Amino acid sequence: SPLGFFDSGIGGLTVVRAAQTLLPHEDIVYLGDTARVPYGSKSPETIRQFASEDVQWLLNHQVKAIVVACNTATAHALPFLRETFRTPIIGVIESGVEATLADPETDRVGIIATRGTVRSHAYQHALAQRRTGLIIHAQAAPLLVPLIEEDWLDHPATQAALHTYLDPMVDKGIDALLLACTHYPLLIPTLRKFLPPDIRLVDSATTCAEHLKTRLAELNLLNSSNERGKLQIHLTDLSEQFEQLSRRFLSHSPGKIRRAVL
Ligand code: DGN
Repeated sequence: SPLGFFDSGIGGLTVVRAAQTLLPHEDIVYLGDTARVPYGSKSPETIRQFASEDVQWLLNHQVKAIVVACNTATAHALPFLRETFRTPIIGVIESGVEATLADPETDRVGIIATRGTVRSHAYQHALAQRRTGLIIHAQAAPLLVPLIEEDWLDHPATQAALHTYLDPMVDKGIDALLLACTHYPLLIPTLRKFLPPDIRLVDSATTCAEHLKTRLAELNLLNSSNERGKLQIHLTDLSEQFEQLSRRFLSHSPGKIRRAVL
């Protein structure tokens, strides 16, 4: 049976892309709730309700495990989802935090994310729990998602936004910058040029895919077939724009995208 991934929109496809590289034989069903995107600006209660509906839809598609491929939904809904459903559910936060702290020299961490993720304090709590004395700078960067969707990766407007969001924490000094939003992997080449070279970038998409592989092996859920896994994308709102974005976020053809009714 397939793995289920969900996100508030198409951003979670960066997690799918990373998972396809590490787990090429797994079938994947992806649900993007494009009719109700963004989750980043909604209340915790609403995010939990939407996330449960997304999980229920995936369970109706007989998935063996679920990846919450959205930082905002992980931040607000993961504990609730784990209490409510019995299928293994993996989020993006734990693995991002562990990868950030994998370097014992890291004691100043910057985080950028949506407003919802920053306000939840989920990353800040998880980091502080694992290492005492950490200095954490968390910055909501709500303009980055639309700039990335516009493909304005090297545009002066993006540079201006990065200066406003990042200069204060860079001036104070950070060892690592945690990219705590599904869209940000597309911005990595821009960020590498923008940031001092000694700042390590941690992207929650790749680290989540690595964690997923480990968890599936532990749970004995890895697909033993040698065939290439299939990807099925379902969106709650279908538009030409979402099809184009899906291609960019996946960096290959998304195949036929279907409409999902929750
Ligand atoms: N997928 C969301 C996240 O990782 O927080 C960002 C996209 C959004 O809410 N517009």
